Amino acid sequence: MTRSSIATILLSLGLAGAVSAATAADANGDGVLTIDEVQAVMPDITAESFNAMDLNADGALDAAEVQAAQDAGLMPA
Ligand SMILES: [Ca+2]
Ligand SMILES: [Ca+2]
Repeated sequence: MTRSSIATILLSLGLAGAVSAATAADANGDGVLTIDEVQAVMPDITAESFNAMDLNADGALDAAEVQAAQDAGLMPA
């Protein structure tokens, strides 16, 4: 793999991030992310880290919780 193709991949990852991994993760479009939806696109996120992001412990991440998680570096923006 060449240096320039790596740069292209990094750039496209950055653009995908701008669209928001969290928005893309919301498979059923209900505006909140369950652990299944999160792990489908971010397999590295464990139940433990999901629970840490689920500030009100309702089993789903709303927009504010996703934003907080991204600000804390727990979830890719
Ligand atoms: Ca959802
Ligand atoms: Ca929640």
